[in-house]
Amino acid sequence: GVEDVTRTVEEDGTAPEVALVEGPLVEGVWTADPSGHVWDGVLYVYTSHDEETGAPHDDDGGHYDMRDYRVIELRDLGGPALEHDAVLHVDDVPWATRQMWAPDAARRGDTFYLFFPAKDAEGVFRIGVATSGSPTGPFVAECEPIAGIGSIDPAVFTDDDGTGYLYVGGIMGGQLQRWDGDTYTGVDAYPAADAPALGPRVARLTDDLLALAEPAREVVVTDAAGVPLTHGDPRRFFEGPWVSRIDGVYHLLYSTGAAHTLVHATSDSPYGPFTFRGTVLEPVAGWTTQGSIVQLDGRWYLLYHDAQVSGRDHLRNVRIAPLTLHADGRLTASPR
Ligand code: FUB
Repeated sequence: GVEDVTRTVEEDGTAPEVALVEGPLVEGVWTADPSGHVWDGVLYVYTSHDEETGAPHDDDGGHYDMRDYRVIELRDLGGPALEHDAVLHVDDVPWATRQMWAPDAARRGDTFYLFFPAKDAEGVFRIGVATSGSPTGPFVAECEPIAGIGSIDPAVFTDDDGTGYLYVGGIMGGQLQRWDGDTYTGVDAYPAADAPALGPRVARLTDDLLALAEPAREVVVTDAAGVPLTHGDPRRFFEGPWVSRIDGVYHLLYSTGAAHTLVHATSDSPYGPFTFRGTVLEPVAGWTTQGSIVQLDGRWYLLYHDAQVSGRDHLRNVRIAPLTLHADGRLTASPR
């Protein structure tokens, strides 16, 4: 609730001291792209499962060659964290062939939904959905990907009125530049450096969360003056959209790609436009940065990953850090 938010901020604006798991949430398995949800007082973190499969490195991220998902369960933020495997494997998704990238989850009653991107037989990134009676799976995938939308990094935001919105997108290897509305063109259509950047896509979901309830639209991120950020601007959207509503304000969290920052922008609507606010997480070890925001016991946290332990971009660990909500609405994480 709103009253809880203020309790996350000390007089001097720093995040309060809390007992959090030190270092990676789990070890012995590479995890990345964390999407956190608190259900029945338990924090569930839906993650990619990084592996060294021998897939060659390329500019489209071919070496991010993940085959299944993991769920990390935290009943106490001080630990221990439980890691659940056998959540969903690419071999059990009829339309998917490879690259199970950043997932998210949602809940409606006793049904839990896993949203995920993967490449189909034509090498096109599509968005799938799978369901389970348990937050930790196993999840059973729908036979076809969600129609009318593609690219990567699905994130489902449920607003206070219960409406679910699906956000997706990632440029370059995430193929967002190849989508024209609901059509995959196969053509890399990047804007000029001084033209408005490509934005993530958003669409309201049907009540059963299995389909779009409306055509997807593009989300615009502007500067403080209301001018859309340009494709050449290092602050522009790259991948990993995530939306949280904090103190009545919609916050869009995303990765800037080559600038290696996790940043946020704010709006009074889940559709935007969003106004760029600043950096939430400075660059971490590894090329990618990705995250999500959760609230637990009145405090806000950032879940993120880095490649500090492995020293290799595609073998990552999920971590948690306290978030500070500043009086001016900016968010900053304090990795420990
Ligand atoms: O983990 C594979 C991809 O790298 C994700 O989908 C992106 O967000 C980036 O973390």
